[in-house]
Amino acid sequence: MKAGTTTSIKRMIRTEGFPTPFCPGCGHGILLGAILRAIDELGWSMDDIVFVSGIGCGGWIPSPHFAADTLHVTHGRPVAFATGVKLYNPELKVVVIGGDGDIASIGGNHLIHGARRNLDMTVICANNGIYGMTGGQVTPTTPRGARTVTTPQGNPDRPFDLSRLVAAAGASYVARFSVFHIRQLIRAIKTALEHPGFSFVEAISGCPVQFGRRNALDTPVEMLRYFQERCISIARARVLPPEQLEDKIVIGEFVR
Ligand SMILES: Cc1ncc(C[n+]2csc(CCOP(=O)(O)OP(=O)(O)O)c2C)c(N)n1
Ligand SMILES: [Mg+2]
Repeated sequence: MKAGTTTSIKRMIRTEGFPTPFCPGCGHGILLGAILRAIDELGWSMDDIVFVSGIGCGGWIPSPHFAADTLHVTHGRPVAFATGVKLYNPELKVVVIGGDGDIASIGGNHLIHGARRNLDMTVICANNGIYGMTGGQVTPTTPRGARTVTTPQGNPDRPFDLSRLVAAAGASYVARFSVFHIRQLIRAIKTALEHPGFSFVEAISGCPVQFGRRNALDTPVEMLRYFQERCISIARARVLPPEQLEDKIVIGEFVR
């Protein structure tokens, strides 16, 4: 089968993982396809990769969907389990996939120390700015002012700029794209997978059900338009004054 086709990624999917646990319009589904297309385009075998995820909708991207070895572990701990996998068998490609809660909230300490130690693994964060699976609570990446079930008047806190945080902690490859920017996202995932050392891809994803409906972005299309309008490249952001950057999402490769 030709690499990079929908037909060829079907062999990478576990049919018993369907019907999918994702809600209609979930951005994590787009990210799921992007990860498989990246692996397919690299010509890698799923047998050479171990996927590790914690709890949350983001954690469901590899498990139950991927026809591969997957470890579905405790919430916030996938980087720690992934470290163990890599130590046991350094030949394996180890890929952590999880939500912003899993990776950057409860799992934030493992994330920054993994980056600091430049562990040889790829971490992909499905950042939808909310605890999707548990009903829509605020997370460390929820934009300021956004309404969630725990911030009904709008989030008063400044969010983490996750990619810059991980870059500052020492990761040797860091990129952020949204699920709207699908070709760039696939390219970044491919670069991350091939990169020796700690590589991090922040995939801005949409949760129309828990985030969108509370923030006037009820449909999947509105969520994608929101990413289209808000995202600007690192180069463009560099020449904008800080006040014009407040509601923007800067995308691109932060460390290469
Ligand atoms: C130790 C522990 N604390 C809290 C929970 C409850 N819990 C499960 S998933 C989750 C957050 C999910 O959000 P995120 O990781 O962003 O994934 P999403 O569903 O948004 O993709 C929480 C708080 C848990 N399972 N275990
Ligand atoms: Mg989330």
